Amino acid sequence: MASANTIELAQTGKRDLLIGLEKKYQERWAAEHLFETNAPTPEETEGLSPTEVRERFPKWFGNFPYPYMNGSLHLGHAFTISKIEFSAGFQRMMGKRALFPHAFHCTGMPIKAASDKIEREIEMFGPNFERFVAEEEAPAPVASTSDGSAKADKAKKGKVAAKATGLQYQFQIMESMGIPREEIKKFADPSYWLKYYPPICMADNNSFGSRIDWRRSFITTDANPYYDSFVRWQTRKLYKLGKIKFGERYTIYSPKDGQPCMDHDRSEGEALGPTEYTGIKMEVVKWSPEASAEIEGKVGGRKVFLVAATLRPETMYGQTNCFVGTAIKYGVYAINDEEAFVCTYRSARNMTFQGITAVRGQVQELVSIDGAKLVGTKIRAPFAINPEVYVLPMENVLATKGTGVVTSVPSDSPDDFQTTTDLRKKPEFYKIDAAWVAIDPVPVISTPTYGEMTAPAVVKQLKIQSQKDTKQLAEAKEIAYKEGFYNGTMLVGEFKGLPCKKRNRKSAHG
Ligand code: A2H
Repeated sequence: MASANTIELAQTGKRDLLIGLEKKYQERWAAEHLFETNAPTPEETEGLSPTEVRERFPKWFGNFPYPYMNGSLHLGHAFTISKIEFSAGFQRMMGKRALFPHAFHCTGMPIKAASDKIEREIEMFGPNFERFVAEEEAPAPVASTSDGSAKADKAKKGKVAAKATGLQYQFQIMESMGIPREEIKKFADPSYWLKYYPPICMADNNSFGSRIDWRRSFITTDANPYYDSFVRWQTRKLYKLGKIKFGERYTIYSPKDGQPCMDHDRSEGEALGPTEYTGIKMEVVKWSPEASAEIEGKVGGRKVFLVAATLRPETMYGQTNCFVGTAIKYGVYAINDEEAFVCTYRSARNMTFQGITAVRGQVQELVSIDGAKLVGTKIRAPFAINPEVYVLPMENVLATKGTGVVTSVPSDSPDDFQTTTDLRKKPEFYKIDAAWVAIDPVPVISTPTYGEMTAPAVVKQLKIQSQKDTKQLAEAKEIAYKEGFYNGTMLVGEFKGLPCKKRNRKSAHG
């Protein structure tokens, strides 16, 4: 690969001589088909038992899982190939028929994802990207993932840091690999990658000196009908043997491509997995006046629920209210003819792929509404000891996590405790009625270190003053979560007296 940073070397005579020798003999190997390894002929083996054939014609076979053809081979490939390559050479010298085949992997999403990007960039900048204007300070690559959870952010940072090329667009990445600008448009067709990279892979391997029998190479995908038939045969066979079952499970899914998108199939967001939340359906008892004006009469007689996402369903006895972000856009989404959910669009869309809605993948928005207008709505919190609670504002609600609706359990969640404390102190400032935040924290779990009010105790210990102390709150959340989850005992409800751990295990598939 040409690079602007290549150092100009002087006095390379010795090196050039060695390379010259290397190339001379590599050419001779190719001309003599030295690494094309055949089975012994019927004449050679006539009258011999299989054991005698193996003794007289000893063999050796080494294989390298076919590399993916979305680029040239890199040093990691060379490292792995070297092991087979050195063994193949050694075994040849031992007089064995050493076979080293090598194929090309093209199945899966990375090629498709990259060619889709080229297609989009051609739409944006023209067939030769001529409308692209390089900015002096190239903006940092923005990674958007379908899952904006905290885990997503962490994974994103790691990957961006590791792969920081400073190049924002796929066409720039292709250009950095030495592909001329005017050639790049061809890569908008995924099948072009299948033609482009295998010869480069072969040339690099030959120049590396790999003793490969290229007659045995092939390409995956249905571009190769033989390989395709083999995979079909294999899959049918396994299916008949009962080794493959059809069913559904939670996975990262691409609605655009209509299929699951595994780690290595992603152009970004590797290392992300699904997070399983429990959705808490909180039925609307009485809308706030603002929400009533926008929503009433538009839901087709459906029961409407605010749906909160929680990781701690065992704490639901202690719900005292529910939170929304005042700057977040929510919608009322029809789930079926009887029910509608209030949540963010992205969570509604997500749920349509989870078998909850009438039509898979179809979002039916009845009304869209600002979070601020939901504040003051009276709802019914399931399992809560005080079931009639109000919707209140919280500053730290993320639009990209869960459903954007958070049920509040101030006894066990430091965020919830601190936010209700702030609201109680300054109801006018938050434009709420003090009566909406009147329910005191309810003891639901006892922990050995903090007693029956884990969250308030941790908040006090860390001297947290307001919901703006986000760093300390994150630490408090961690402490309270671990303490409650691993050492807590249920004080109320069906699981009274049991450790929370046990209760969680039971609910894991519930
Ligand atoms: B948990 P993770 Cl008692 N924005 O539920 C901010 N926070 C959100 C959210 C959003 N859009 N959606 C959900 N959450 C909260 C109960 C609870 C929770 C208790 C104790 C700890 C706790 C009652 N609130 O979470 O980032 C919800 O609050 C501590 C981990 O996906 C949800 O569970 O790991 C939790 O954050 C999800 O956090």
